[in-house]
Amino acid sequence: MQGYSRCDVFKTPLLFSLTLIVILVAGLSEALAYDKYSDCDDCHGDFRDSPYTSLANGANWGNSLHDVHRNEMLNGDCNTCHVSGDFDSVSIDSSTGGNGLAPISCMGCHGRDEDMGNDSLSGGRGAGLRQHHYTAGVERCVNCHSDSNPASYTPVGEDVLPNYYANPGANHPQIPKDPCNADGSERFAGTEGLDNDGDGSYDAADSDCTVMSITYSVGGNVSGLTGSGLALQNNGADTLSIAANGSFSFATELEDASAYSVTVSAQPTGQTCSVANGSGTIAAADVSNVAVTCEDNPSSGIQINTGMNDAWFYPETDGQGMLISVFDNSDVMFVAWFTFDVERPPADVTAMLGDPGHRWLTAQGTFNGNIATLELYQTVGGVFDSSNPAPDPAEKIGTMTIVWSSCNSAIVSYVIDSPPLVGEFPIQRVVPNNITLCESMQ
Ligand code: HEC
Ligand code: HEC
Ligand code: HEC
Ligand code: HEC
Ligand SMILES: [Ca+2]
Ligand SMILES: [Ca+2]
Ligand SMILES: [Ca+2]
Repeated sequence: MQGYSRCDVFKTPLLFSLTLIVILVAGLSEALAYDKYSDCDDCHGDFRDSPYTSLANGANWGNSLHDVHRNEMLNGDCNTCHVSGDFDSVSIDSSTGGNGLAPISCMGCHGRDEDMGNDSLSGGRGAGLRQHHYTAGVERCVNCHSDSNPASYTPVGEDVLPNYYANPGANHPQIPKDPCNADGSERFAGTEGLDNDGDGSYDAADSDCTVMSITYSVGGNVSGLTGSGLALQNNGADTLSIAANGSFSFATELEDASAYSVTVSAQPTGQTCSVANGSGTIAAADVSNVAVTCEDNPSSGIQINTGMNDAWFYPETDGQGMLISVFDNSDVMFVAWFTFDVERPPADVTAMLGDPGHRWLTAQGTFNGNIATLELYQTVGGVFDSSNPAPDPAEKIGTMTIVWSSCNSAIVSYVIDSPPLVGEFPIQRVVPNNITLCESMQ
């Protein structure tokens, strides 16, 4: 200033040219370095104007952008945005750095490190912020930043933490911590937080914030199973029927750290199954080591075998009898029952061959242990040694059960539908020579 007073003659033109240079330089620097807040304030206003009215949702902040940011979010930590000792201009992506915070100014909260390296011009952290402007119809940013247009680049999701959120330290207890804003930490004056990835959806409304719950299966292996009807449960539910040996897995999966407990809810026929490694706590992995082992039940008595083949009768109804055939490889039994009608036919009824009162009944079915469960049939309509006329197809007339108590004794019980006949009688060997064979096979 002293120099100016000494050269009054040149004062006016010099001032004029200095002003011109200042205007030119200011204009030039503004055009070149578009990373200062002064490039944002033509829309967002002076950072210290109070109250600020949100351009995003119209909320009246009741205070300035400056005070809400520095006081409510940052515990007065000036160097988060400022360069130490210089308050004149604030860069959007560089600063001295707050206490324990990286020197990246606004980008610590309004940008994500993961978006870096995709912009034609800048570091790139601000891709989500630029796309939020683009999505809202503010397309100015795309003139300089290629990553402003969603068609050119997709920023990382809403749920990816900005740098400061991940590292708030003890000095900034109010700093936002969750970009999905489930804890409300991103909301100060607005009604929602930030649209961090710029797709127009905020926080929980953004599909990136939908947490898929991870679940784990519970299963294992079944061995030794020969019977049918085995059923397993997990935690007393989710019943799973098992038909064969091999691996199994319950339909309902469980979340990590949940308890599981596998039990047998129905034992298979003739067997008992036990569970090993059946219970525990899911530890971030599928459970596949539950071992179900099945064993045949200890024999409760006599076992039906081929030593029971051939002729059986009830001495008190001598003249009737049964021929029994055991097919032990298929657990099937066939019985031919030689018997009579329930009443004698009149004396004048005669037959060409044999007795008109004879009845031909057969029974067949399966056996398990000492019990045979059979269906009873009668055969009628044929003639001796001829296929013509053919006998009627064997007609099912009821059921028969035979329960053995030794190789020489059993109880036959029957239920005939028509005429309705229910009864039971004991049978024994007609000749005893197969008894030893039957016993040797027990
Ligand atoms: C041409 C005007 C304009 C300029 C320049 C501008 N903004 Fe914006 N900004 C807007 C508008 C309009 C919105 C609200 C968009 C909406 O959500 O509908 C907005 C929204 C925002 C938001 C809120 C984002 C969110 O997730 O809700 C932030 C933060 C922001 N601007 C920061 C900046 C910064 C930093 C700059 C400078 C680099 C800047 N803006 C430059 C117009 C502008
Ligand atoms: C969230 C970032 C942020 C924090 C934190 C912050 N400021 Fe600022 N400050 C700004 C911005 C942006 C401006 C406006 C710069 C512009 O308009 O070019 C500003 C402007 C200023 C100005 C005016 C400078 C001038 O030349 O007009 C002063 C003074 C100031 N801040 C002081 C502080 C102090 C003191 C603290 C700490 C208690 C602080 N600021 C914390 C962002 C911040
Ligand atoms: C006239 C060109 C121009 C326009 C238009 C422009 N910028 Fe920039 N921007 C720059 C320059 C130059 C830089 C600094 C680049 C550097 O040095 O890394 C920058 C840096 C940034 C940064 C920090 C760098 C980063 O990692 O992302 C952000 C954020 C940013 N601009 C946001 C915006 C937004 C938002 C708009 C639109 C509202 C916008 N810019 C419009 C030129 C521009
Ligand atoms: C500590 C994290 C943090 C830092 C650092 C930060 N901001 Fe913000 N800013 C936010 C949060 C969070 C909001 C939203 C608050 C709300 O809606 O209640 C916000 C909102 C804004 C808005 C208002 C948008 C609108 O219209 O709704 C602007 C503008 C803005 N910030 C600019 C800046 C600028 C410029 C800087 C750097 C000088 C900066 N912010 C630094 C977290 C931060
Ligand atoms: Ca998204
Ligand atoms: Ca958010
Ligand atoms: Ca979003």
